[in-house]
Amino acid sequence: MKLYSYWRSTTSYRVRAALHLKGLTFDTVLVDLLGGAQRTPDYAGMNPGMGVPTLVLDNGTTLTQSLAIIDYLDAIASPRLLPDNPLDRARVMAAAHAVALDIHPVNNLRVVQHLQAAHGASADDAKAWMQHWIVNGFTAVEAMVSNDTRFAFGDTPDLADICIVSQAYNAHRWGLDMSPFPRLARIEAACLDHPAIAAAHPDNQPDAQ
Ligand SMILES: N[C@@H](CCC(=O)N[C@@H](CS)C(=O)NCC(=O)O)C(=O)O
Repeated sequence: MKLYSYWRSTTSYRVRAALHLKGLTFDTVLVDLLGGAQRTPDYAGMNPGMGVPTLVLDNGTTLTQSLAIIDYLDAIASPRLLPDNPLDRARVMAAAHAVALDIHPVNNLRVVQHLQAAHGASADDAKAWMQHWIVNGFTAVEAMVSNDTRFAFGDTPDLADICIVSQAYNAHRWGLDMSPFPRLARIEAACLDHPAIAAAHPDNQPDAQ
């Protein structure tokens, strides 16, 4: 398998974590987001959303959208990142979606670049925007996760955990104070203590700067 990835991308981080947790081997193809590599015709032909990650299977099949890729990986390899029990599954997905569908889209690189290019946002404005939406989303996620387990909902990592740890990395990048989110800080620490998730961390990628 080949994973098209960018070191700081939280969506790439999610899929890297899922691949490592499942012990699946893959080659990394670097996509330089700041250089606009995601918008080249070749890349856009593979991934019409013009974002990372893209996973190309050994038979050439191309998968896009991090949550869909993880859903596929969950169907083919253990350990499972989503519970079988329908109610437990809905809870894990709700926390994962609160990160992936509520926080990430409004804080994507293209959104900040548009705020700056079309609306004159300064670097300080961009930082305030990012922090605002992370705090908004994290306030919800903090109330959704368990207070008495190692990870978000149990003693092993699930989809919610890998969404939370990747968004927490992004929160640090934007200078966010995590003290109002003790559960999320606990989950992040537990994730970073897990060798498979640590291997997926941005700083451990070949394009890390
Ligand atoms: N919903 C997509 C989002 C993919 C995406 O946009 N990823 C970001 C990086 S975290 C990206 O490539 N952004 C490039 C841009 O905004 O130009 C997914 O979950 O895979």
